[in-house]
Amino acid sequence: AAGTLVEPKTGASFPSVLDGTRRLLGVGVRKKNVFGLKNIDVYAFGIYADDNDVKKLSEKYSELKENKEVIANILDQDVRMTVRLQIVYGRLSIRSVRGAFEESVGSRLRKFSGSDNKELLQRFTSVFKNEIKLPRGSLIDLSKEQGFVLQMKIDGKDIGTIQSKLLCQAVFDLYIGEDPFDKRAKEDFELGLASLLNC
Ligand code: DAO
Ligand code: DAO
Ligand code: DAO
Repeated sequence: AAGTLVEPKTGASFPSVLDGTRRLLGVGVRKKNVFGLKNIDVYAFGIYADDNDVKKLSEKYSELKENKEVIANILDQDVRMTVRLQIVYGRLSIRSVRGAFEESVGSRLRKFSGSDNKELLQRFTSVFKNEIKLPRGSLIDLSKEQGFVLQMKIDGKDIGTIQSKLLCQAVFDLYIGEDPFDKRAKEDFELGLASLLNC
């Protein structure tokens, strides 16, 4: 349909624009290897960045820096972004979500701060109540709002917010950092960002 983009491997579709000004720049798949046996597609995701914030960024840096440098440091910038996750694997337990989260986000918290941040991480996973169900098709929005406020919604419902630049960097690094879940998604994101910076 017009105004959506389909992630080809999973068939998950993503609106091209979220919240009026957030533009879809890349889509990809988060896989997980189970017991060293097989890879399962856990969720498809779409990465969005706010048009206006990116344009402001290009004005701020136009004389000083190359686009390349701005893109390389995008995780440091106060640019509103969203990663939308669309669950593909129909049998996710909250236990495995907590475990995967502590592993993936935990490794990035170490990377950016040099410490375990156990307390921050546990405060965070404590929001993942056992009652939460994530059937196939569930939508999780992880949004970085102005001032490095991370907000999480499940199927449009607010689950919690937390103000932490470190946590914002850790979460978005999974998708657009050095060792992303899906390289192609990161490349598309960077290409999209470059074209927004140029216009
Ligand atoms: O439940 O048997 C299992 C294996 C599932 C692996 C789960 C990986 C979870 C990835 C994080 C999902 C975040 C929404
Ligand atoms: O894929 O390893 C990963 C990290 C996913 C980060 C998002 C986690 C949000 C989990 C919400 C669970 C609610 C019970
Ligand atoms: O600051 O003490 C506090 C409240 C902690 C609540 C944590 C909520 C975290 C939910 C945001 C998830 C974004 C991925």
